[in-house]
Amino acid sequence: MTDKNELAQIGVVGLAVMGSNLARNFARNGNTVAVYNRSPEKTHALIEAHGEEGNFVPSETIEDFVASLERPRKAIIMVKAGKATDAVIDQLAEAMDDGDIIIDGGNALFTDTIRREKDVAARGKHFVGAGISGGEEGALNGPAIMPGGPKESWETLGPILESIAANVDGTPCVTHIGADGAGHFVKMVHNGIEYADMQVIGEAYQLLRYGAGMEPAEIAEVFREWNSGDLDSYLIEITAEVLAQKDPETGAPLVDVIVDAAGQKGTGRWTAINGLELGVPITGIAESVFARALSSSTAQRNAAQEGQLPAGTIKALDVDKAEFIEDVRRALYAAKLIAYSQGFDEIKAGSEEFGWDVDPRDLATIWRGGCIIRAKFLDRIRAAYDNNADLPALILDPYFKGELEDLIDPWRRVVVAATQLGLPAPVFASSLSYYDSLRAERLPAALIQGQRDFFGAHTFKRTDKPGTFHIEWSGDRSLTQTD
Ligand code: NBP
Repeated sequence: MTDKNELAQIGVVGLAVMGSNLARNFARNGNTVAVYNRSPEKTHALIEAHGEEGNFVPSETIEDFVASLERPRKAIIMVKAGKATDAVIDQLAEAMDDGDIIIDGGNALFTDTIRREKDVAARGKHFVGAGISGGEEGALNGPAIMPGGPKESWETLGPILESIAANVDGTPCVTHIGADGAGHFVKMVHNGIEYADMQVIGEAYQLLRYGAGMEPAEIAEVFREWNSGDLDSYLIEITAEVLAQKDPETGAPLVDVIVDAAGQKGTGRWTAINGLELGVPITGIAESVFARALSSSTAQRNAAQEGQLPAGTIKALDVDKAEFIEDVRRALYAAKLIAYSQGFDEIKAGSEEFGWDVDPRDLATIWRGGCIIRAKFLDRIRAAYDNNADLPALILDPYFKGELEDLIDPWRRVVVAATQLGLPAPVFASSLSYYDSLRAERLPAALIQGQRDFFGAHTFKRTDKPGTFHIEWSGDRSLTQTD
């Protein structure tokens, strides 16, 4: 139904797949929604196909769109992230009044959101950068929403966002995350965790397929079974679906027909870059971004496959298949746990750096539904932070420590098996190194400090007394205290 004279509670600018689904979600949940797209064809198409789903107020100019909103006006931008977002913010800020709220629901880089919030605030309006997860399906049926921006905007926006968000056990998967860029920051890390989660699932598949010699349909059944235990999650569920799918044209397993070069749109890369900038070892996330890049390095891979690189001695699996499958399940669980632990570390570091006061329990709560990384074990993560809000690392929570007791040996066996089979398992292996690094009493960092002092007089600290020291490497090798 459309009514030009009715004022809308919320507006959506940008009616490609995400924007139109979000607008439909608002309308289906009883909100009157103003809709506008730069090219009017998309607006017409939405109204034509779905106008009966609720109350839509379509406009063909941004001025009409703004005029169709009740005050304080609330408009969500769902356009291509980057310059398009800046252009639309400018148009909205021009047409809106003081106190109106501009929401960017795209995948913006959080530093852009911080900048935009300042600019928009200087023009008297509110700006909310909101991470929205769940893809097309989530936008339509209930996404997880991570809004940042001023707390007072949340007071106005909260109820309307709660009306469209996913809902788990009566709790909507949306809450105010923190000031300015906090929402887009946590959405970025969410996507980084998603990259790692997908990669560890991929590594498990690779080992079962080319290590244990199983067919995709058989592996699909394994994933289906895993989905009823600790690994119960959306990504495991869809993995079983993808592996069971046959190519409609050839009848071959679809996974064998798909080119093995993984794409990316940038949020995983941003998470890795930010981890490097903050000095947080998000090794699982970074390795999964590199793994996608490597998969797309076609020329190098082709050259290497043509026999230019020696494989060394490849040792076939010498364990029982059922035992190996269970070991792989446990290795997958362990590596996934590390990825989440590292992601929460990055959020903690970002929150401290930018003064956001992000509560990790909120994230464990709202990520339980709607979003791509929704998983049963988020309840455990929530419980871990409920027990101790200042956990030094998620894996140090007593429950997860207990789980790791059961996971560590299978995890080691799987990394050894992958090495002997000559199969890549970058996140399984690097996560294990990360884990062993955390546990190690002494790290080779002492040697590195010695090297740095040798070539650059970078000095070092001693284990036995305070102060900063240097060895006269090119002289008599005496010790001097520099402060
Ligand atoms: P796209 O990212 O494909 O963007 C297309 C939309 O941007 C169209 O409405 C287009 O209008 C509009 N647009 C462009 Br391009 N330049 C514009 C400009 N200068 N002024 C005004 N409008 C402009 O759409 P999407 O896939 O629906 O994603 C929307 C946002 O949601 C993105 O930021 C995306 O990263 C994010 N997101 C997407 C997903 C997903 O699963 N796809 C998931 C989560 C978040 P036109 O019709 O006139 O060209």
